Amino acid sequence: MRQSQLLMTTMRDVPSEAEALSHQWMLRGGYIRQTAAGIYSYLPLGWRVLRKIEAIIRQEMDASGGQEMLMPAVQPAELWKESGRYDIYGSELIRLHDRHDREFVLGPTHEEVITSIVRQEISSYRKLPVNLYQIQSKYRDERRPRFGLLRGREFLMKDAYSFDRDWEGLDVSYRNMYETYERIFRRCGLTFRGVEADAGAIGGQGETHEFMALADIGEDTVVSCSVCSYAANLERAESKAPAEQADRKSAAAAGHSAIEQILTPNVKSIQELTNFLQVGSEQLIKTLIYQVDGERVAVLVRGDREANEAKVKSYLEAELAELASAEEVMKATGAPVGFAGPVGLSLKVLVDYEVAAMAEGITGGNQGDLHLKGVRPGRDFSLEYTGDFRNVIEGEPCPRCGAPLEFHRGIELGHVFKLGTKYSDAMNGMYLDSDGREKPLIMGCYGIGVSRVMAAIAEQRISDERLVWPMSVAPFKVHIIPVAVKDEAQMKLAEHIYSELNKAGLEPLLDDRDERAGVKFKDADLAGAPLRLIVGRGAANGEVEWMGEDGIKIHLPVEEAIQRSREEVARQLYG
Ligand code: 9G3
Repeated sequence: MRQSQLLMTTMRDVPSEAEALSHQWMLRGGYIRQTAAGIYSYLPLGWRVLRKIEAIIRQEMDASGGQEMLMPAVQPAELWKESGRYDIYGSELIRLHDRHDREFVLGPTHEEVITSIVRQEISSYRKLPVNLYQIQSKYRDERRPRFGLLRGREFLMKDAYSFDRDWEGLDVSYRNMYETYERIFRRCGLTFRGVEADAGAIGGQGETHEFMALADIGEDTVVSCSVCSYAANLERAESKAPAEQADRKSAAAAGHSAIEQILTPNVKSIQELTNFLQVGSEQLIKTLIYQVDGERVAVLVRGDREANEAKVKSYLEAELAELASAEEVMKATGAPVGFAGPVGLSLKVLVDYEVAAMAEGITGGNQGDLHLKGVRPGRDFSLEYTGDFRNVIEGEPCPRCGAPLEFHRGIELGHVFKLGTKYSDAMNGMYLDSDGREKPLIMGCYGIGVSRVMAAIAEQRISDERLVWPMSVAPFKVHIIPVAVKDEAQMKLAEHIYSELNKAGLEPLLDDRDERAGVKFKDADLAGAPLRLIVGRGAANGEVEWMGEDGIKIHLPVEEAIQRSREEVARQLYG
């Protein structure tokens, strides 16, 4: 490609709205342009990278037995009503009407559609197992899209769905996909790890893992053990078996001291309360009101802990859980936010193990400006729903080996789930087994955020003002830069190299623009080609400068530089 023809408008200054490094570089390098908040157009440079990531995904998915297909982005609401998810999702699910006023959604995922297809196409066990996948745009109306492609509202996803006769079959399909994902992310040059994830809405139906790219910008927290191989998303991570942790003091100490009312005028937060009462936050019982699949529940965790929404959701096997709004809190407790408590509450109360183990605690009085002291778990509120509802703390003992747990930031690249019969039950996805009986299809689903992978690779590959793409996804493998395009010897040599590298299939980018050298090198740092051939004064005697990933320039005769480029590409692509 000749750079004078490439639509690659670069920017020197960093766009202020871009906080993430990859977002800044994608804008500055002319890879993407924002069309609306969280919605991007891929310019030719960005599209070349995306297509290469897709190619790696397709090769590995096909090699693993997956069959590519394509489903529509516009999905009839009826299918979402069949699965029961239409009324559960709020404003994140984009809904629309067609000209006949029929209801549709813009697909955030495709479990409903794929199940409606497979229940028609497959009726016999002979056609199982099958793994169908697509690479398609997804729509999720995020409240706060940010970090460019890392959290968009329209994004590219590879989503695969496996269908098996039984759970043993699903285990095989799941492991096959897990290993395929490892091959895909390795070929994309990413530093990643698989972690146990929150089973979420699927609840107890089966295990689930996420693949995390380690990066400081990552919104996810990876909890890993400093000694053994335990690793989990914070949403799921536990310390040593939480039940053991909370020794059962409360049962013994159900003493007689009555609850004491304390006037706490406008004292709302944990911080304010500990200051006002001069007590440690571990004496407090934090009461949070959640909206879980439309039902309001109260969750109690100790004042010095954070509640874990994902654990609440999976404990209740719900599809969605989010903190209730201020008015919902008022409706549920009769008090503004900050004064909620479990005593006398008519909601289901989920009690974290540590709260159940407290002899007594201080908590909201479900009345403005009122808190209660001497509240005894078990005596003053039920311990019927006790469980692990809090985030682990860094340094707590690993649930496997007891060594201290470490926290790392991660970008979720992919997520694999054992769905089981969640959708086949809801949508009558049955097949006829060899014994002539109708049975539900056992499903798995497997997603990769393709556009997010591109941003994650950039996050991991930008260092000291240079982006170097891995050879496998680089938009161009070799950047040929003649310093002075008006110098005949330089251009002649550059054109020769360009034609040789094209013949070798190395997709060179020839910077044939009449620009100052400084501009050319700055733009080359944005284009991120792993190899760079600089044609300067040495052209007169057939010499060029060769630069690899390490940024070190060496002078080589032109034929040697061409040969070295071919060898380096082959080494990086084929090992
Ligand atoms: C929705 C909306 C957002 C969503 C979902 C549904 C996430 C939803 C989970 C999945 C599960 C897997 C197949 C590929 C891998 C992930 N966000 N999820 O179901 F309506 Cl608005 O998408 N799906």
